[in-house]
Amino acid sequence: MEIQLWSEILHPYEQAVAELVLKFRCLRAEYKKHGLYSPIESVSGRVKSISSILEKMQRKGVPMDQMEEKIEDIAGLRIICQFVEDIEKVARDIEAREDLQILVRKDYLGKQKKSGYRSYHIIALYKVQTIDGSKNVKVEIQIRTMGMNFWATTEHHLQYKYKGEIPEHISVKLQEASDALMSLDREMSEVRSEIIDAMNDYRTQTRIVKEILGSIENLYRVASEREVKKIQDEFYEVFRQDNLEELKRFQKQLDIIAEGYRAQSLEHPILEPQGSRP
Ligand code: 0O2
Repeated sequence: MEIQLWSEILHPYEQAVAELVLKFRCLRAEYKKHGLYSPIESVSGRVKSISSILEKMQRKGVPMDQMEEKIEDIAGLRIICQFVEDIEKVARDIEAREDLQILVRKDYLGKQKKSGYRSYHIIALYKVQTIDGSKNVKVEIQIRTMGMNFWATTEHHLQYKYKGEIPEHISVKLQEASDALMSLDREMSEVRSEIIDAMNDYRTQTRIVKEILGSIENLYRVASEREVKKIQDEFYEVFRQDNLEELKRFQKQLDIIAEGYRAQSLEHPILEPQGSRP
């Protein structure tokens, strides 16, 4: 294998990472758009550097012609979740996808690695379309909580610093930190439903406020300025109460007022001057 071919070899992996990052970000956006809690907190991806691929091949004794078969994380995706329970949901969603063919699952959640590493990995095949036709590439998807990611990132830096030979006393500290993060994840799980409810309420409030202000803006076109100002002041008063139910009630009343004006305008339509439309 000539060194100048690396960019050709890696191109489909770069494409796979770019496409999948976008797809998972769109999935997250779709949850949000529907006002739902997203089990995906953030998504990132990377193509393994050439030196890291070479180092792994050396470490595992992989010959050059078996690189794409044996090195399973050339294309890597990382999905970060808020809660451990979300990892399971994301994994199930991934398994149900038609654009990914699952090859291997590695569960380092219940059974953490000796280092203290915790994460859920899925190795899958993903088809990319290139100018030379389609190609199936292996992708490693790591799914973990923010806590697990914090630990893995820190430990990875230390591995780099100590060239894989982390001193015993630091390893012990890392193990303890991993246990502490595991119990933190467990404790956060206990308040998960409360947090999700609070997030959903916040999102609902944001949406209702936006809709109310849109309705008030529309009323400016049909109602008297004095009346609209009165409604606006009432809205600010309700908003100050910081009560979602009151906000919902106010929106319903406003809908009735707006409906009244709509009915009126149908009875007495304002005729557009001739030639005013294209
Ligand atoms: P990088 O620099 O992140 O790319 P296996 O043959 O299954 O034992 P393999 O193929 O390395 O070994 O799979 P494994 O163990 O599932 O590891 C895949 C990736 O998971 C690693 O890639 C790391 O990203 C991450 N990982 C696994 N173990 C640890 C760990 O103890 N600490 C940290 N921080 N990350 C870990 P690379 O190529 O090792 O590294």
